[in-house]
Amino acid sequence: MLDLLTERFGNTLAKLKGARKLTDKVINNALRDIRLALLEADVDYDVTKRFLKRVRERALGSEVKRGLNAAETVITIVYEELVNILGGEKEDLKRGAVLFVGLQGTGKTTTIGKIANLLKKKNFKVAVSSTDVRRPAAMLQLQRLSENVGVPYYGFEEGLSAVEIAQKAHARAKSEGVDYLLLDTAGRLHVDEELMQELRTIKEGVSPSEIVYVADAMQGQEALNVAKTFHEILGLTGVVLTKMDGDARGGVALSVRESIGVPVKFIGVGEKLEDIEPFYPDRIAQRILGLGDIQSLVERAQEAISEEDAQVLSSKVMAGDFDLNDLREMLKMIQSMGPLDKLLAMIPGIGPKLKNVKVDDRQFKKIEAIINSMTPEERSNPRIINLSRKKRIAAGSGTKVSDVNKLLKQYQEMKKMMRKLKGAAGLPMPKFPFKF
Ligand SMILES: Nc1nc2c(ncn2[C@@H]2O[C@H](COP(=O)(O)OP(=O)(O)OP(=O)(O)O)[C@@H](O)[C@H]2O)c(=O)[nH]1
Ligand SMILES: [Mg+2]
Repeated sequence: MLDLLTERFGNTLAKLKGARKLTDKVINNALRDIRLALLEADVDYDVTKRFLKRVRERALGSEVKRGLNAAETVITIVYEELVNILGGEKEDLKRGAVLFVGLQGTGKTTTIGKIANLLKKKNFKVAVSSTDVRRPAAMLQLQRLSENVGVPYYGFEEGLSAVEIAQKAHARAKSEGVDYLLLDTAGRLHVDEELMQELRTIKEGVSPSEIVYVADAMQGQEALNVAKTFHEILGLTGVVLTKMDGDARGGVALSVRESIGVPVKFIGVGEKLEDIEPFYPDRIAQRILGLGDIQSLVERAQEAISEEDAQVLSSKVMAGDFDLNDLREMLKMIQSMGPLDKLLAMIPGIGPKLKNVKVDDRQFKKIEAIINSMTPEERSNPRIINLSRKKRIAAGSGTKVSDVNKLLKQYQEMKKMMRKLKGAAGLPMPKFPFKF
């Protein structure tokens, strides 16, 4: 996601590093590179033009700030303008009936499942319903998703029209005190009058708090054109960009707000329920500039790991009695935060370099298997593990003695490092020193 931009911006900024003054030449060269990067990433032409104009005006008018070199000054301006075109502040979904619209197969139903899941985790009362009357399979898909998430699916007798379903669902949501009613609609291959009419009547029938357009990011500029048509007819209040995981360019994400004036509210980054992120313009800008996304990382950690668990673990580390049981716990915590490459990509300086590195989550499983094959005594006192025990552990975990040795060595190194860190004030969580 956005890899291309991150790489190109990285190169541009690296070239700027040597410059001591912000001369016209320096600025022009940088802007030319940025222009190419944006167009290559499929950012809308007019959006690119306006963006560059603003950066140029600000860069020409600015002195290199005290404490900042020329490169940093340009980064600051580019960063602020990126946040601007991405939409400034993050916007939440308004409570009420939220209507999801868009072309066929863009990810409407999947997105409803993901958003229901997010909202439920935040303790909102959520219900879902489908107005896709022509395809029973589509309704079933949403019903299954709602069961996975654990929110009610409002189904009604056969023979109702789309708008009748929407109205009944709306009435039921009101009577049950639901915060968010997520309404699915039928997709079409193309914008057609019948679909638009159906959506218009649903809109009139339930006065939705939001009309969210679901766009497939991989469709590039075409997705934007269709979005414009939907916006003219229905008045969209938000956009969800799906399949950002498959789109390395990200041009649509940068163009939506500026070209249609509707904010992106979420991005879909995979097929699973958890694969969705609220769209934070500042964090996306930071990622594009290779500055990492520490806030998102911290939030993921907070969601996955209870404060208590983290405290118990870090106090053990501080006390120096960190054993293999604790290591296993730590691995579990890290795994529960999601796939490792997605996590690493959020760390400043690592994301852009990660492009060709395949991070293998199976390594975690291997380490866990080795630890699981040990006796409780071995886990709390790894020093007793001699060669015959190693052979038993390797056989039990389907690994080799050399794997067991490697793990024990890494554990010792980790412990050594922690001993060094011991006493360092305010040590939060131990760093994970394994190299894969
Ligand atoms: N990789 C990836 N796949 C996604 C994402 N969102 C949805 N999909 C996949 O896209 C396909 C279509 O998703 P649906 O949710 O059924 O799309 P829809 O818009 O409801 O389709 P219709 O109801 O037929 O119009 C499914 O295979 C999803 O798993 C995403 O963010 N990333
Ligand atoms: Mg669907």
